[in-house]
Amino acid sequence: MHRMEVSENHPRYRSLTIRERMAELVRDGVVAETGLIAHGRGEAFDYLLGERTIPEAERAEKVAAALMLEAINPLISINGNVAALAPLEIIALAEAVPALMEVNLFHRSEERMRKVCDYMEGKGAIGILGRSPDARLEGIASGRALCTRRGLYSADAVLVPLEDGDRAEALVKAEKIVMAIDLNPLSRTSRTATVSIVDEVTRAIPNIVRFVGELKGRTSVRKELIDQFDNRANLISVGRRICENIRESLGEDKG
Ligand code: PTJ
Repeated sequence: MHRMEVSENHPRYRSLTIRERMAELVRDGVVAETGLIAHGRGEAFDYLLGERTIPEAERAEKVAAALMLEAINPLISINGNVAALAPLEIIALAEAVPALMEVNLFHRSEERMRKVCDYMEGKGAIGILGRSPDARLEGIASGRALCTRRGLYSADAVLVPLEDGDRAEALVKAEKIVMAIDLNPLSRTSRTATVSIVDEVTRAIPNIVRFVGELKGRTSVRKELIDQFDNRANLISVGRRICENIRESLGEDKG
């Protein structure tokens, strides 16, 4: 397959090389074909955020770190896009908390499950769950309900980067704390989650790792952060910021 030549000086060098890598991983069967479409939607929202971590996202990332540290069985859910974009970041977070990692796919097949698990293990992940499901999540009809009893089924707090709305809802209904990373603040996942992190996954995860380090051994600070956080208010503030960014980019006065 022809590889595109992109100069490092190109203003969108990073974005273009990530796209190339995602396309390669579609060919390898790690990323779903529609994963590219999801990625494009994410890029569009990231553009509106200014391709940076906004203060609302940072606040949510800190609360997510606190919740993961407070949890009894914290877990990170991994799909094809997340494995492709942030494998090392995910492994670092799983080690820092510590938390379990489980592969859960929207476009599920035995072959893809194996490929995504193998891919993560090739990047150094140890103890990845998902290959041998032995439990089902209530409220989802398809194979997406399959999970492991030790992992997702028993988890009390789940970090779901790029999750689909049905599963996010099912996880909340199962009384789990759901921390979503989704660049779209309007998605059903963002509107359903306990904590909605509107940030790009490769920026969000290292931030959470940093906050985990800061919050270790500081139980009362963690509890205060969690108590004071209002997810709906934070999401409304994200929406306001996007509108402001658009107005500013187009040179309109704020007033
Ligand atoms: O690997 P699979 O089979 O589990 O499939 C994964 C995808 C992502 C294809 C599947 O979960 C899916 O279709 O997801 P959705 O419903 O399109 O939702 C993906 C959400 O993630 C969208 O709201 C995007 O805006 C958002 N998103 C895309 N890229 C990123 C992102 N959020 C954060 N960081 C990104 N890099």
